[in-house]
Amino acid sequence: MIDWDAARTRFSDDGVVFLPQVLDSAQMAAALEAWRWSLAHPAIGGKVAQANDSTFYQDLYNPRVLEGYRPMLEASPLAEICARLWGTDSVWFMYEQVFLKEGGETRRTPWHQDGSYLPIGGMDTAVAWITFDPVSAEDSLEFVPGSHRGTMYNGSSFALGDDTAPLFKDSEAPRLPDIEADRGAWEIVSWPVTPGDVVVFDVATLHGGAATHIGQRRRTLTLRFFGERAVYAPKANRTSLPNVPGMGERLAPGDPFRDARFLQLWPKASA
Ligand SMILES: O=C(O)CCC(=O)C(=O)O
Repeated sequence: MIDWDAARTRFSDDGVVFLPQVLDSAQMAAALEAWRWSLAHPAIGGKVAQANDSTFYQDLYNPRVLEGYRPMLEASPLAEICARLWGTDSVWFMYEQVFLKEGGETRRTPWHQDGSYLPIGGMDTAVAWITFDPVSAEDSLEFVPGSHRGTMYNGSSFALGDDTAPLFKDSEAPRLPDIEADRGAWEIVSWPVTPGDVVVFDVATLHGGAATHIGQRRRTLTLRFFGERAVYAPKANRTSLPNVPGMGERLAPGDPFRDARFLQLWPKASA
């Protein structure tokens, strides 16, 4: 049983919370179907640069995502979980991301904040990290607790050999710190994750890690949500979401982050 008051406090204070066994086997099967739909219908998908011939594939921002995801999202407890963590009543689905790592020693996912890449700020954002293959704490996604209340850094370009290389050249956002070079100076948390567990984090929380090794495969789905207190916050080169173009023509910085194209999942529509 999850103590939701404690989980809400943890999410608010740390910007990340581990929720054991909140998805049952049917919900995990539906999530895996959605993950497979993404692999069969790539949007902007591609391989992240690797030092060897292992695979680190990702895809995201599919404008047709609801064709493959809608029933799963509507049946999933994740929207209600977001509402509980935020302590608010409304939850919208923002976009999906799939990862596949296999075929040898894959590179770590460089430390970054999802918010650097997104025109969103304020409160009530959530990334639900779901893995279909168990991972140990050492090979899990890692987080710097409390970092969601600190600096919003430039994005990582995921350049090989330079994890902190800035993605946005015209941005005034500072370069990411080299956390890997000085891990002892940072508080870092991670959890062993088995299928059914979900790690939920704020889009501003620094996270990275989750390599895979020879003989391992990791299939991961991240689902991103926002709520009432999220605001439009354009970043350099990112005035809209690729799957919802033109937001910057309607919204001014600080406006509520809204667009009719986002599916509202909570409160549940009455039948
Ligand atoms: O699963 C991974 O390796 C990376 C996940 C991640 O960075 C994200 O979902 O934002």
